[in-house]
Amino acid sequence: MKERTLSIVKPDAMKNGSMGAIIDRLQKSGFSIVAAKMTRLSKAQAEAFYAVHKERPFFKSLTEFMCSGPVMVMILEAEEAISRYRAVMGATNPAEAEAGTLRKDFATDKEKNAVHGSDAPETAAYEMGFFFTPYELIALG
Ligand code: IDP
Ligand code: MG
Repeated sequence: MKERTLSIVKPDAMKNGSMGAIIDRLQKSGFSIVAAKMTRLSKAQAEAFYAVHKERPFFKSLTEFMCSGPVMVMILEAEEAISRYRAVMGATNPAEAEAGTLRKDFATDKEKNAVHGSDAPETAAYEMGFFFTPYELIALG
């Protein structure tokens, strides 16, 4: 079953010029891009997107970071895209991420960790709808 997930190239990776390399890695890993937009989050959007983390000590810093510059938001499609993309991203903390993962190769630290990926079908559906209307998804094939 084809599945879709939300990917964000975060402001640290955008700032240091890694966007192209990350997209290249995603395409070579077998993901099709079915929607994409470059945008810059407002503080309110960053807080809404990460609302699940609002009680965490890093919430203020995380949301300030997420609106500190542009992001590239994409919907990726593949067989088991959600879990496969999580594996391609690597662990939240790049110091713990496996060799060859996006976070190992492109992240700055545990907060500024280069990429976001949905963690389950429900969150993927919510996160895709947060950024894209159905009209913005490209029909493949
Ligand atoms: P995930 O992005 O790997 O799913 P989550 O636990 O959902 O990780 O956390 C969301 C984001 O919050 C992380 O990607 C990272 O940017 C930030 N974050 C998570 N844990 C910490 C922390 O302990 N310190 C600072 N930032 C953190
Ligand atoms: Mg998460």
